[in-house]
Amino acid sequence: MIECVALSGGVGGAKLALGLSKAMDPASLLIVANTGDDFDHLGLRICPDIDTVSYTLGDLANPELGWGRRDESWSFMETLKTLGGEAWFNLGDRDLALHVERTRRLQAGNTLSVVTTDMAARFGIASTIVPMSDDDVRTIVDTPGGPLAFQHYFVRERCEPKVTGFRFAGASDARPSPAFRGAFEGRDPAMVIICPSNPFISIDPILAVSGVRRMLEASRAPVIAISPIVGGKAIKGPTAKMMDELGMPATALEVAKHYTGLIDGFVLDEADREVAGAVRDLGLGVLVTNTVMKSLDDRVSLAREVIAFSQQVSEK
Ligand code: FO1
Repeated sequence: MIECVALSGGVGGAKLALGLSKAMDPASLLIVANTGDDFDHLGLRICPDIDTVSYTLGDLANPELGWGRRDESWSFMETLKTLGGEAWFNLGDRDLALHVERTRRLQAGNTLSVVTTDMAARFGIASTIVPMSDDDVRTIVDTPGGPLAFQHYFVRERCEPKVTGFRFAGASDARPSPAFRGAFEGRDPAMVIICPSNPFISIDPILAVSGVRRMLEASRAPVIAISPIVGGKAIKGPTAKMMDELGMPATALEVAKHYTGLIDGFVLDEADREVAGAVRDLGLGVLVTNTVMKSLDDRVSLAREVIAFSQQVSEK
């Protein structure tokens, strides 16, 4: 029975998802990963956020890079470069095996949900990890130079172009994945957690999938978001840069405003304590705590606090 549905992008989301899996019965946790970043490259289906979450919960993640596997070797990429191949997107040798096998299974007619849950089981993960949808949704980044496919913006162009907006191609025709829908059918989960991921490129694609907002709004489960912005900076990645370019102040308060209408509670860092009142004025429950997750203990203790906070919010 699913008690907690966690919406997650890559690194920051995966850290809290790991904490949640250790702070509750892991079998009652459903992690819904963004697939707007997915793309086909060198004939392979690459699903960066699913893989970051799976490697993190499977204790296989590369802590230095924030993506891919630890104890990685790079013979494939080195050889590809000598052959004049496309080398802007790095696929480690061990990581490559996952993309090859996933692509084979998708081509054999399996859904991305089936492939993802089977891989997670093989990594020894007791929680369920699923894509937001089994249908293709692709994030497109609008820039003054024209639209860019997400990984072209993020990796090839190193997030350098100014962003003017985002689109999620296919989202309005996509259905939430069966396990995502199933978590809200019959009985509601006890809580929905929006992990401290980039709101624009990690969480908004999930919310854009047809029916997802309605499903969350209709649910009695409290929806709690954790700010990815701490003291005006993103812990990792381009969230603050994007907010700046979109003409928003890069603050935790602005993230809370972005989610207004959807969330019931907001978690912000001690460093942003001064905006707690303004967040409360938006009609939201507020938890101020340490949200910077450096160690495993930090992840578990933040997860415990978020769970307790969601119970408080739901009792109101
Ligand atoms: N990010 C990079 O900055 N450079 C890379 O070469 C790169 C390769 C890569 C390979 C597999 C994978 O699952 C993720 C990879 N990422 C890489 C990360 C990824 O593209 C982004 O961090 C996410 O899409 C943003 O959440």
